[in-house]
Amino acid sequence: VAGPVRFCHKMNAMAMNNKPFTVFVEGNIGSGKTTFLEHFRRFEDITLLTEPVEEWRNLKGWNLLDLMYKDTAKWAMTFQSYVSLTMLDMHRRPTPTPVKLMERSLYSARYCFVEHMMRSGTLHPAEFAVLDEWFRFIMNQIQIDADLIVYLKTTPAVVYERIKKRARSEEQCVPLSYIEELHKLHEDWLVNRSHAECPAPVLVIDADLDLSQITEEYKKSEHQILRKAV
Ligand code: DGT
Repeated sequence: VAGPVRFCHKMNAMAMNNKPFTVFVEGNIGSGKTTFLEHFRRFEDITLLTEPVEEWRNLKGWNLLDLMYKDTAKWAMTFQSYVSLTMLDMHRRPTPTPVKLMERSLYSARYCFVEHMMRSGTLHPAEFAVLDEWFRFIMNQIQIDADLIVYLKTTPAVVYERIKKRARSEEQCVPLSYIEELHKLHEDWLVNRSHAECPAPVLVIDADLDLSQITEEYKKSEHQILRKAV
């Protein structure tokens, strides 16, 4: 339960180690990451960092997300490079609260999206090598804190329908096969643990449920996210 007493305890915890309890919210496109973050807006002592999609849609007037979907081979490198920058900015942003909830992370950019582009040949091996070197450099040289990963697990066909319904203009031509491949990559990273780096324990949430039922599912994660910071 949120309240002044718990908040006070948390502030003490913060004062002691000076780092917020940091949670990454991960899951396929359309899995409800933004909705999950919004659920936690009711708690005053949490910083919510939603994904910078709007920045990707407007960098000095350029819609990088659109360019990437329209001509992936040409724009993948540019897009991923900007995604990394905006993600790093989120990881490093000073947080005045004891809990920080972030939508996605540098890890999912690397292990899901860049991995997919490399395997499908969209990225030239040389381009992949540069992105991978950047990723390794950042991981070795810059402190990226992670205490918990919330994995919104979905069925590809379910999120595919959601994506079609929400009709974000850039995503109109996204095929089901892409969503299926991204699903496998999330599972490999967060469930099968096939990469060395899974930076925190993973809490799996059934995110196939529709909006009317999902709140109950989200509530199950509240104590893990709120209590651990005390
Ligand atoms: P939500 O709230 O779960 O529905 O989340 P979305 O679907 O708004 O957010 P997300 O991150 O799954 O995807 C936003 C769009 O940006 C989507 O078209 C996929 C794309 N995207 C996100 N991160 C990356 C990335 O690192 N590389 C590529 N190629 N696309 C990305």
